[in-house]
Amino acid sequence: MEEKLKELEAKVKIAIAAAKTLSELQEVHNLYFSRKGELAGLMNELAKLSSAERPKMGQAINSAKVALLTEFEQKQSELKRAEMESQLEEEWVDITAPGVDGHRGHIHPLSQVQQEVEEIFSSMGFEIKDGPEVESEYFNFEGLNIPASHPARDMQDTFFVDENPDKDFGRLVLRTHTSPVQVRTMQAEGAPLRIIVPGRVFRYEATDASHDSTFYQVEGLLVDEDISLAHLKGVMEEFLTRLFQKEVHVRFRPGYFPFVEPGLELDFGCLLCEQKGCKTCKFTGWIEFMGAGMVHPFVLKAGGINPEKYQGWAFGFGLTRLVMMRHRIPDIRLNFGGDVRFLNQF
Ligand code: FA5
Repeated sequence: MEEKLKELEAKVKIAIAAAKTLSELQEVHNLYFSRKGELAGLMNELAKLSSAERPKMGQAINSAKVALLTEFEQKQSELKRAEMESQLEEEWVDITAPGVDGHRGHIHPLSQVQQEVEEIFSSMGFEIKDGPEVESEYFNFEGLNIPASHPARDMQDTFFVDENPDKDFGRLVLRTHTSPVQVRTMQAEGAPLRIIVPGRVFRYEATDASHDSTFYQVEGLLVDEDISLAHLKGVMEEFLTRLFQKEVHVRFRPGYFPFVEPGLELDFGCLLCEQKGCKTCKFTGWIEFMGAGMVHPFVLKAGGINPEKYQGWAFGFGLTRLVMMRHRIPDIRLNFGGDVRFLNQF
């Protein structure tokens, strides 16, 4: 039996040394150390021995088992450490390595300019207003003194949303300009008023490099006592000078819009050639910028304001065209074409 124990000891030692993984080592445990394992089997054989030999042999088996278990445990902790190390190696992340450059979006060039426009007018005491893009014929046309016979009411210019006219407000249209917010704000707030209205407008027209069917305008409206066009000139010169960070001059030309009287077109001095004349200003020294004029008494009345007491002026310029001027964008359709290669330039 002693012989058998020695053989078993040698076998277990070899098996422990040969185990390469924790699960292989577990098999060694099952085979030799478990209740049905070979060491337990040898213990069972003690019964065959005489009572004089039994305790000696029992002790020998026990101490062999203790020594083997120590070896087993040593091997077990070695394998555990090795497995943990290889797992760590697999999961290792170099936190000092440069990161992968995630793509960050940025504000659209139109919104950038809109924010600047809002900041400048806010600092001059103007409030920023908003209005619905789906508008009634009344606010888009009638309230602004644009009669049904006016060419702007033509199907050629306007997207009509439905054909069932409301008896007071007419049909629904996609607003063709930001001017309807004039009457809406007058009705809601009365005089005095100092507002700008940046917003999206829609026209049923064939597009080309300078005309889109969806574009942005900024409306301006100032109503108070003793207001004249001199105030408009001062405000616009200040606004454009701050926007372009260069001294800008403006001039008025007569213009016609049914909702202003007198009506005018405002040009500003070409900044590229310092008014000497170049291709951009068509050799005139002036850039056409916006429509404006003194608010028509009819419009003040539609807004519930007494034209005997209050006057005001209004203007409307193309924000999309302003962005094109600022960045020298040659075609208006690039702005909302959704091409990120174009947008990433700004
Ligand atoms: C108007 O829309 C008037 N409501 C402006 C106004 C307001 C006049 C208050 C008087 C008092 P107009 O149709 O000219 O006016 O358009 C104003 C600006 O919008 C133009 O100067 C131009 O810059 C821009 N614009 C007009 N049509 C287009 C278009 N299809 N695409 C891009 N911009 C356009």
